[in-house]
Amino acid sequence: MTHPNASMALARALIDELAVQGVTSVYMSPGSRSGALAIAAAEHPEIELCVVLDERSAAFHALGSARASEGPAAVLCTSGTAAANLFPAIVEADMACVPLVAVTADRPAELRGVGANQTIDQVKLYGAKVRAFEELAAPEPLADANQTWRHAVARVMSSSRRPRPGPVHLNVAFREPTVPVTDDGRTAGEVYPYDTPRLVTASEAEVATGPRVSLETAVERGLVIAGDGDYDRMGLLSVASGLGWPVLATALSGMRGGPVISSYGRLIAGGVPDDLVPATVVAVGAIGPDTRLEDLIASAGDRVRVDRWGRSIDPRHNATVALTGDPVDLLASLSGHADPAWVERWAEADRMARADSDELLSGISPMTGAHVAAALNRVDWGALVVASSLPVREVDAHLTRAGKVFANRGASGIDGFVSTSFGVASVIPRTVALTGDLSLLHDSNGFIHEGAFDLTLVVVDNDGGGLFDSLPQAPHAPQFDRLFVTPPNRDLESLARFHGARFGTVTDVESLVAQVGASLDSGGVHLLRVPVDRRHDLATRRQLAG
Ligand SMILES: Cc1ncc(C[n+]2csc(CCOP(=O)(O)OP(=O)(O)O)c2C)c(N)n1
Repeated sequence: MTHPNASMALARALIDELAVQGVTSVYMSPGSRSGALAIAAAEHPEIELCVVLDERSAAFHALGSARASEGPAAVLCTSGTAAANLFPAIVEADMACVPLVAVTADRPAELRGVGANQTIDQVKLYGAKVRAFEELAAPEPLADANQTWRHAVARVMSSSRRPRPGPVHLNVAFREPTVPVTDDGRTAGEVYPYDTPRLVTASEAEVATGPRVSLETAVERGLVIAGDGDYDRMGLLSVASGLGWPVLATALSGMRGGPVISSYGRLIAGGVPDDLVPATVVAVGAIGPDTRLEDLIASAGDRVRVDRWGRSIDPRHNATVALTGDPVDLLASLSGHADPAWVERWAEADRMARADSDELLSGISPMTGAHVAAALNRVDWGALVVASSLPVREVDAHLTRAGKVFANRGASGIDGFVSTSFGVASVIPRTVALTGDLSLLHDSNGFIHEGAFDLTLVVVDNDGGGLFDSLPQAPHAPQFDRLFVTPPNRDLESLARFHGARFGTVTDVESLVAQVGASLDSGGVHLLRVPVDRRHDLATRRQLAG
């Protein structure tokens, strides 16, 4: 099989090699230079292509999809500022170890640096934020380059998997024509006379495994903090239970429910109670957002940090040991001296703190962000996507059921939230997204994409960034509302209508549980607004914090 021109040959080989390397979802934004890539992706039988208007949103869609599918996802775009717009999602993918594949179309060498339209220097555009960069030169019509192209794609894809998963960048130059004809009316090209078959050795069947780690000590009064990271949840619970160590599970670990401790925020608000001070803490992955967990770690004699991918997570610089490897292996290498009283003390303290918190919450009205997070315990969601700012904190404080919980907390941006949620929803049925009003509005372009994904967005509408009220400097900042809170003063119903989403305003917990459940049952895109008073919300947070 030949190809109508060299651009299509390169694009088809590249997209097919992405499929060989495990990419099944490709997100793209419209552009001329990327035309061959778009066409190749659209015609590929193993690729699901989704068109998203805004490149920044497209990259976050891909990020959400990659997170939810636990595999790579690609985003492709045209040259110029389009490519620059992928950067926020790449930053997040870097810090959260997500295999996001950025494919940017570029001008050929002769059009670079000479003032050609929509041309910027895209070589290593994302710097050290990507695990690997490959440049593919504009193809020559009479050179058989299939193997070269496929090897370049295979190399970057390999770097997206190990030694540490993360984003990669393919910058690909095209000469016109970039559509499947030899003459597109603007430029004439030559037929590309070669086939672009798959290479026999291209696929790497690899299982990602971290290095084995061990401490080889015997520890009483040990404790595990399960954070966001790559490890076997059930394995962790079972090894910790064998050691006689309690597991404190952050909401983002997805391990809430069952025997885990979740009310740690309230429990250690006034300092770690004497009878709960651990000898050793093993903190697994990223343990935010509750900084009181850092107080708990600081109270221990041995402070171990372990992350499968070697992320350095030690904000107070107090780790006594920092390890790269499988957390379950690490715990399995320890020999504990199970003291049932130790686990029971933690469990009892947790039960009491949770009961206190629930009782307080039930007596508080009108509704706050805390009520919203707690209400989600009663909804049968398949995935919960949580925005940075207060939602991730409220969910950490009040979520008591297990399930897949996603948040872009690698870099904690409020950008790309709507898009990330749609990306997750494209993979996992019954996805609920919990957000503040600013995070929603920041990414309202994320609604503009193809595909009918079901998503229920619950918006805690406190008219601005309520998180800033919690900052110690809040009372001292001049023009606080204008410069920090930035009330958007926008009608979210109009936004929902504009994007064809169904809309509802909810002011009590029972209605919220019913409406979120009903929206998931009916499918489609729903935006449920929960109006919340900022000052009342702040007072409630303070009260519940203990
Ligand atoms: C891209 C980006 N810009 C700015 C910030 C700083 N920031 C952190 S929280 C926040 C306010 C978020 O408001 P909202 O989404 O309404 O949530 P709330 O604070 O009310 O929970 C801002 C602007 C950020 N984290 N990311």
